[in-house]
Amino acid sequence: MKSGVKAWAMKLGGLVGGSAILAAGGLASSGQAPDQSLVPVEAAATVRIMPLGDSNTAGADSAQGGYRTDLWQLLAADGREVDFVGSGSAGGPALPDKNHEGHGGWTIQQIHDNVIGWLQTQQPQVVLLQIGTNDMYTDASTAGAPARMTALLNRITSTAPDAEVIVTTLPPLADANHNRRVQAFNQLLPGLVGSLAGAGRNVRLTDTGSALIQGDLIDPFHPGYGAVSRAAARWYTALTGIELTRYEAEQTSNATLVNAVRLGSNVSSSGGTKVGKIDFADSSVTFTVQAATAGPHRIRIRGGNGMTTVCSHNLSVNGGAATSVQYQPLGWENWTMVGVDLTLNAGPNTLKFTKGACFAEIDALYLSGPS
Ligand SMILES: [Ca+2]
Ligand SMILES: [Ca+2]
Repeated sequence: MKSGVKAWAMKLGGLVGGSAILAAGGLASSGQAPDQSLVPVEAAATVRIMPLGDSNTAGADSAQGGYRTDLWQLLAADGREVDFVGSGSAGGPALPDKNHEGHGGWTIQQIHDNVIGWLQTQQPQVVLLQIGTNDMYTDASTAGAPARMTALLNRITSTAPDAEVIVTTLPPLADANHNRRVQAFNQLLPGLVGSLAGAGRNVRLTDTGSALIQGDLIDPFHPGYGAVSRAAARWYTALTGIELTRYEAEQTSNATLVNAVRLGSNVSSSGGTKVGKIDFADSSVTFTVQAATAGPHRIRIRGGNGMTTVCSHNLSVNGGAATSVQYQPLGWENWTMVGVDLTLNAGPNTLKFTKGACFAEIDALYLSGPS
């Protein structure tokens, strides 16, 4: 890590486990005071993050914004302030900051040939790089992809030596030959990135690609909005150092439903579907989550609200007094992420959601902690 990066990371006060680079502010929901023990809370400093790449960065799924949407939501649920930067703007109602540097159809070489100007203009402190998918369509174009990737990373880190560059593995492609090349490329990335880091380049690798499967693709090339929410969780961990465990609401191994409905196939949902019709006094969704040790934890609920005002669920932990979980009205199929701090016992814990004000759906729940 370059000394300049250390300086601003320390300024932000967000170092967790030696790798996190974002500070957290207060809790963004439920009107609760921030839990000082959960995250290193300091005055939030806005971090400039450039999402850089191809259509999977721009957002292929109905202009939802790709992984950027849920990444923004996860960071916001912690009270972390970020400024996505780039010359493009795209995204749906759940992505307030739509700036990005994703260029549909572009190859590693095309990004290489244009990146200096973008970096000089946008001055990112963090670069999230997902590129190479469009190099995987022929053996000839794939053959030179690692060398082009090295050249691109050298160019980025030379142009912006104080920026932290996080590179990801690639998601699958539908065609068998395309996907074979993706897998081979992904297997080369740890060595490629590790070599550059060993040479002092401010770059590291994260693996969002393995969060996705071919069944997530909505066309031969792109995973959908719900699927990339799982990739977004990997990006979040890369930025914060916080590991997340995902519990899909619709999976019977995770949650018990009473007078609520596991809805049908749904591209906006993580895991392919969601739970709705939590509409009645006796409706409930009761998750059972596992905590390795007792103490403070945080959950983030991926919730949907298609009404015109804030709606809520009441949340009871292990049968205790209920607190209100409030969801912004973004429209159905536009998912918010609501953060709630809670204290768990070691072992299994029940998180019971019941109907609150108006109507809301639950897609999934992410658990972290203790810290
Ligand atoms: Ca912005
Ligand atoms: Ca789900």
